[in-house]
Amino acid sequence: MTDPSGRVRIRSVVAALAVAVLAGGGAVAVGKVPALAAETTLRAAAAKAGLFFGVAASPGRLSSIVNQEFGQLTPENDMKPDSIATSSGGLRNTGNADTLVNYAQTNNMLVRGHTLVWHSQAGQLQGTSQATLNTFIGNAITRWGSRIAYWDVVNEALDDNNNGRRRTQWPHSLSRDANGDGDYVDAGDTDVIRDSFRRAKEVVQQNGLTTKLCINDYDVEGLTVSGGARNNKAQALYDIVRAYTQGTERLIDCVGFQAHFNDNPNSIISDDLQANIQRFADLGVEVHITELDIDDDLSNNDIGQGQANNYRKVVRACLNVARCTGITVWGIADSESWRSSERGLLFTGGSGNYQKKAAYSAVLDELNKGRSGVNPSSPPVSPSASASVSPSVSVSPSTPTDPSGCSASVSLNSWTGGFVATVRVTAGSSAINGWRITAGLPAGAAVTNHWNAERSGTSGTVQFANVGYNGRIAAGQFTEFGFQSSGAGAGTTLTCTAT
Ligand code: 9MR
Repeated sequence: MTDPSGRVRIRSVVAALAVAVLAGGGAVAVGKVPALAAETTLRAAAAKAGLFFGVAASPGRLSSIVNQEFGQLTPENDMKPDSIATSSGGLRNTGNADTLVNYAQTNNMLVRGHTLVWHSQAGQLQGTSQATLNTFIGNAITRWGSRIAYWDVVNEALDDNNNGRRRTQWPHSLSRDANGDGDYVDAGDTDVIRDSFRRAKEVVQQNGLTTKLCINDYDVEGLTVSGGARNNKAQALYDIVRAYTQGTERLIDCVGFQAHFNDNPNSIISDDLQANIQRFADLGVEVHITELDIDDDLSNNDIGQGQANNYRKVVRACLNVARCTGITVWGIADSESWRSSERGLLFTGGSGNYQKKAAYSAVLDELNKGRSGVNPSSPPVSPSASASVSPSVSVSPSTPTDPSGCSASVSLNSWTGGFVATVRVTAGSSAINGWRITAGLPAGAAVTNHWNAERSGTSGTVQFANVGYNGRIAAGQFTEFGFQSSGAGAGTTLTCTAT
């Protein structure tokens, strides 16, 4: 079909992707930048890379290392409901929390409030109503206002053992699935997560605060768990965040992956950590690693290089996703950790006298490399100093935009044996109400996971179609979906059809 100007009009575009691998310094994405001197503290190196590096602490642990090495502070226990809530949702005993917030302010550190709604350490709030929870939420948020950059509004809402369900005990017993369809988002349903975030958002807006509202959980870090099975807990968290960010209400601003990595099969550091961070980031939320510690057993009882490499991997996964904006370790030294026997932190020693471990040096080195591997489709970040890219990131050349239908392009985050593809679907000169992507995968590639799309097929020709909330795209605008695959992604072809 030819339009009046003589151009060929097609409803679909085949993008044969001559994928250009970004070599060395990532010059294609950010331009060549001169080498910069390495920073000597975690705080400074992270700041230069455009994220915070923080620590959990209590007033007794505020030695000089805290403001030297860390740019963010999470009260390890002093803002939990059992410390500060009264049974009617008021505040009590806020002295320790105040000390921590004041210290952070004096030292120009961000604060993460931890935590408002939690089944554990609920103290006098245990068993209370949503109304009382809402009162507490209002009181806690307004007490410290914008001095708290991020609040963990809801903590650990999901059940253990990779069953993909919510917890059933209070406060989750306040939720109702009226039609029994397994979710809490229908008319007639009530959801303690939604209702707590609604209240928190209302308080933030009414008071003109800059505080961002987060949901935080553990064992949600990878797309898969040990052995390669799907991480159902991560999927459940993703479904919640999607429901409360993509609809008419944008209730959730940030997601915390606690990242207490250990030898529990659901708590491992998987190769798809970055891909999981990326899919949450693609929902428009910030992602944080909030309570990082890495059990030395994960590296054969090696508190040296094995643990250091694991730390490096986690830090790199965050750096490679532009919206991964912070990493917090759950304490300073092994001896002062909640899991001291597992020696999971960055320092030995204690009581203000600390020695750096190999893991410390690895984290500092990785932070100093900056965000060199960041996905070019993500928001811009400051260019980094280093040339090291791992895993590699590649991007398709821009594809022609079909004037009437849609077009597609893909960026690939690749590692040995796998990749994550972020596919951008762009409407042509008219709005579209739905789309279908036919992907031709190279031999050896097989899809293991996908998000923001329906899928049929696994290898060879794989079809993706819009889901309910992302079918409509205004003229010239785009939406993105993603998939993870084994094998290599270079040579993938895409056909976009408006439906
Ligand atoms: O590190 C905290 C420890 O001192 C407390 O005794 C414990 C009580 O539950 O909570 C620890 O912190 C937890 C955090 O609040 C939520 N995620 C898991 C953390 C480690 O248990």
